Amino acid sequence: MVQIEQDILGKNDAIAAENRKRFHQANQLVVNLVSSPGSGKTTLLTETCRRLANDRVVVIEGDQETANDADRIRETGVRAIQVNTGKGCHLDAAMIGSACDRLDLDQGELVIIENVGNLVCPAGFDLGERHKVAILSVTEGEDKPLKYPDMFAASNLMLVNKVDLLPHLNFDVQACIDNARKVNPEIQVICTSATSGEGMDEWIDWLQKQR
Ligand SMILES: Nc1nc2c(ncn2[C@@H]2O[C@H](COP(=O)(O)OP(=O)(O)O)[C@@H](O)[C@H]2O)c(=O)[nH]1
Ligand SMILES: [Mg+2]
Repeated sequence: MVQIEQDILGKNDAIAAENRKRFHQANQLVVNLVSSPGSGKTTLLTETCRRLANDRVVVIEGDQETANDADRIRETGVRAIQVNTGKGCHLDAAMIGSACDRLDLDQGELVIIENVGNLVCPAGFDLGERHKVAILSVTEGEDKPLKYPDMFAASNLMLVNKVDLLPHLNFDVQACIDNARKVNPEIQVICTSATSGEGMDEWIDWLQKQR
């Protein structure tokens, strides 16, 4: 088991390194959104695309089945490609390499990847991205960074999402941030709501600064 896991991750890491080199040479910023299903990744992304539509943004959508999310992104006018993983629980570096070939990228694009909704497997797979961004919605409970530490340890930024719902919940934002910093003292945090617009400017600023 250990040998097989090492072989799979070793092969993935080699392809991820090729992707990273290629993104660096083409001056592309690649961001990998990771979260559980339903935390609001696609909604946040459609709002992000509306704000950055004319700014060389492309999206790679990962789901086990359906092209629904890529269709939602395309409605904003942004180019998107859907990768279906079938039985797979995460995107891997080879899938991202071939999605980028199909997108026929040029130079300087912001490539946003929406990974398969899952707080476990995507943490272990480097895609060649610059940053993983973990999205945790306030309906999921503030203990999730402690229960799924690998995901928060691997991420540079946590978006605490759906904050418009806070008045209806017993979610302690500060406790959630403290939990995330227990597993990753360096993690940055932005509170967002794609529906009310709260925190969206800060999120867009963060993206632009990384570029
Ligand atoms: N109240 C609220 N609901 C949201 C927000 N973002 C997404 N949703 C809802 O959460 C559900 C899942 O959203 P979706 O973007 O598909 O999540 P994904 O599975 O992470 O891509 C949908 O019903 C959205 O309308 C938000 O900021 N606030
Ligand atoms: Mg989605």
